[in-house]
Amino acid sequence: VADPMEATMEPATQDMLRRAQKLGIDTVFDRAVTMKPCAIGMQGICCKNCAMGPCRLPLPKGGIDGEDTRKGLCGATANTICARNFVRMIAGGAAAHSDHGRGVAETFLSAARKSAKDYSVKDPARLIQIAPYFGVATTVEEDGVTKDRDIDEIALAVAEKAVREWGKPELTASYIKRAPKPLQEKWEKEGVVPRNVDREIVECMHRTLMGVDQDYKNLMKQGVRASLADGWCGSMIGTDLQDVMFGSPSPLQAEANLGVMKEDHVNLIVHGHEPLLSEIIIAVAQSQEMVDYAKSKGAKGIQLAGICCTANEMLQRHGVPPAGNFLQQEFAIITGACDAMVVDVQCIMQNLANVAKCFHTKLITTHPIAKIEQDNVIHIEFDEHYAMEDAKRIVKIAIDNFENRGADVMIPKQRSIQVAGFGVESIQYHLGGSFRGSYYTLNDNIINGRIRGVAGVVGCNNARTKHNEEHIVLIKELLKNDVLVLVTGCSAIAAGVHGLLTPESAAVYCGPGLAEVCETVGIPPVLHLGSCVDNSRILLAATEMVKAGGLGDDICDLPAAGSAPEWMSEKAIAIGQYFVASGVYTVFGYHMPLEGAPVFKDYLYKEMEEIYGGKWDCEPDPIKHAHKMIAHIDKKRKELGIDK
Ligand code: NFS
Repeated sequence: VADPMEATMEPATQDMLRRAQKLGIDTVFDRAVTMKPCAIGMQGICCKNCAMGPCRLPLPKGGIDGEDTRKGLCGATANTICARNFVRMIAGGAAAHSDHGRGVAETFLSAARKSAKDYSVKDPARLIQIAPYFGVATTVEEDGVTKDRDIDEIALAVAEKAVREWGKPELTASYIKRAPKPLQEKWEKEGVVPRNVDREIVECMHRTLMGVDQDYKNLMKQGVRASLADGWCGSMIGTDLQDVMFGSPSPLQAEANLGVMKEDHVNLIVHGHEPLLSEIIIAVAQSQEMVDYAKSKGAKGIQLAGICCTANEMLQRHGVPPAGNFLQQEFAIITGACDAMVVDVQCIMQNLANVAKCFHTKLITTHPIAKIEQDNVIHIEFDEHYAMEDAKRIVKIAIDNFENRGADVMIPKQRSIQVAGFGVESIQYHLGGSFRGSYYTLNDNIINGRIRGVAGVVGCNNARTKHNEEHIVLIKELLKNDVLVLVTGCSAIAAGVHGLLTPESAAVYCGPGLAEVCETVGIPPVLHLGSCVDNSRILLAATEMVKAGGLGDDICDLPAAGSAPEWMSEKAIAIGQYFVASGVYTVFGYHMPLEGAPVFKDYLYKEMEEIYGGKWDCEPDPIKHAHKMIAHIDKKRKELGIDK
């Protein structure tokens, strides 16, 4: 079994792992000890794209001396195989984010047509802001007078255009024009401007098939194109329409960690990704009817909490606390106090069903594309047209199950305070000042050197690394060196759990310049920007920095860098690639599946920078990882002539 002190740096998780081991329940941490990954797969050089294989092309011991003659049955080289695998990871990740975005767009269309009565436009200003990108007018001419167009009309027009973005025949994704002009020109020159999400993902699958594209550079063009379709289209439209329907986040205070669960409350954990489900669950669970019902069953109330990106969605708009990130999901049930866990799509471990069997917990799947085979799992299909009714059924199951709770309950006491809910506009407001209406003050503080640069730290946990440690050590090192940090996904949850998302943490962890800025404006030095689809907020924040002036003409000129220190999902590769192709130096932790194809690896780690201004890198040690990012930031400062 796993050593709790080695498995995670987080005390509540250590306690819960000890408890699981005492109860004889195996978790992801124990399985990481007993199951070793395949060495060839780790290096990215196993091709299983046809039935003549799998062809394995290990590097000869001592490396390649002279010409690399390794090939699969068809003759595919290590570069081709590694690039195919990498492009398929991008396709998988882009598909996940973008299918989420599609679901949001379809629900928004139903809402605009008034056939999904539980969804509406909560943020009309946001709708008006994005309408022009879809070519939708926001004003009308009447008798020579310009008037505001009816918001329902705008919603319908935007919704109809938005759903078409996934498969439209016109040849350019609409949102591409939101990127800085020089970047758009680079993409055009390279032939990687995405057409539409579905087409780019289909083409990835086609080109990586046996006997199609056999040139790693050409394969990566499609990888880049699909990743841009994700970041600048599928994910970005998803984030925008979620903001339109559920409200754009603004900073709020909340708690974090497994200790947010309450012994005397019904504990309902919502896990997965799509706020279409969680928004309605919140509305139902907070209704007087359900609170009274919970009281009638002997509970003091209903405690909602999130896991993974659903946690970030519920946190940023409602202050509902995250119970934990990816590697804590099993432990929410192992508390013995989880009356129901409801899941939708992505990052849901199948082992939840086995863990739930050891307790009274009801595990409920809700999405037609994500079921779990075990017979103790309940499936309640969530239909946007009957959202409230479906959510009521789910919340009632949790309440009715409260009385079945066993005596053996252990909720860790650890919970921390955090400020979350930042977005492109709130950064502008807090750091830019409303009268300027731009990112000028942020840029100014970068130019005068108080803030050295900006880092985006995002992504998952990985049971092959110490839970949360790479995130936290890395972020603290960046803060110490006056780098402002933007976080999303499970990294954001880690930052919240470890107390980095408070204004007070500026004085504790930051260098003098960054501390001064954060203390003056009263913000945390680590800004929570939401879920993984909300990485699109980071792209737009970077674009705003370019627009505000003084820091070059393109995203690649900014003193900025990206990181996913504990990545595990293919979604992280898609995100990494769209950051790289948008001009960001992006460092991943743990390892990258590229070691077996050194030429292809060099292409991603070096040559790509000449094309897009950004490149990949990998560094498992979090301190060295931070200093690679800082060195890049310093290089950009020098190029801008602001290094004094
Ligand atoms: Ni992102 Fe969110 Fe977490 Fe990784 Fe999974 S929850 S979409 S993939 S594990 S950060």
